[in-house]
Amino acid sequence: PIRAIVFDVDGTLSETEDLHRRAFNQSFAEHGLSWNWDSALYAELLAVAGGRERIIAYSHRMQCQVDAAALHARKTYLYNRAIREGAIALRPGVEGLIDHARRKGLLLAIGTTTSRVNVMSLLQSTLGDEAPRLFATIRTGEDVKAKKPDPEVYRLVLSDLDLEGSQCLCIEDSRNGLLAARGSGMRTIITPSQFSCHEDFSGADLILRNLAMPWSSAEFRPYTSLI
Ligand code: XBP
Ligand code: MG
Repeated sequence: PIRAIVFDVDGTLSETEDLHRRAFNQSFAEHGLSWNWDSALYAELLAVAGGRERIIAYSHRMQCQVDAAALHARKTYLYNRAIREGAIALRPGVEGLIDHARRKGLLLAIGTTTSRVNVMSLLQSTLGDEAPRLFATIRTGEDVKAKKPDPEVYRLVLSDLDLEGSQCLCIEDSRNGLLAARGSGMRTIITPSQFSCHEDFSGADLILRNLAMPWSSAEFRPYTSLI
């Protein structure tokens, strides 16, 4: 039986990637760079997990030396400011699944590539100041050496929970996330997001448009049997 639900953040809890994209572009402009990542280019660049790593990969492609740490720090500041102003809502069904999991006594956890400050801002602005306490553990890109698709972040989550992958269900939106989740032995539901819907999700246990379904109703037993 499933003992915990482990959530990714970007693209899964919320459609955050377009806000990340705009924050990158604003940081580039403020630093006098003429780079502009449009949606099509950003979808391609998301293959590199991690914002700082994405900037470095793009600087190699453009053969242009930049201060990736400074560009990324400013991007994080701008992104957080927008999140705290309420720029982003949860995806449909996320809150319902969290409520359902709590009623069933399941643990909740988070494993993400982004930074802790970004996760905290998103949780607090969407679910309230106490929201981080709903999660037994929150592991981020700052806690690992290798970001997704490496399973390191999810292995850390499992070790914090003291559970095996087979006892957890992961909710992800991307191929990189799916590979990380499967690599740690978790069953995985994919809810494709705006920027990941073209990706290959073979290996997923289930692909759903979003999480908006009555998790407790008999009609959905084939799906809910996972939890
Ligand atoms: C999301 C990412 C992140 C975000 C930006 O991956 O790859 O890099 O795009 O956040 P996932 P940062 O949803 O698979 O965890 O700039 O803070 O990295
Ligand atoms: Mg994601």
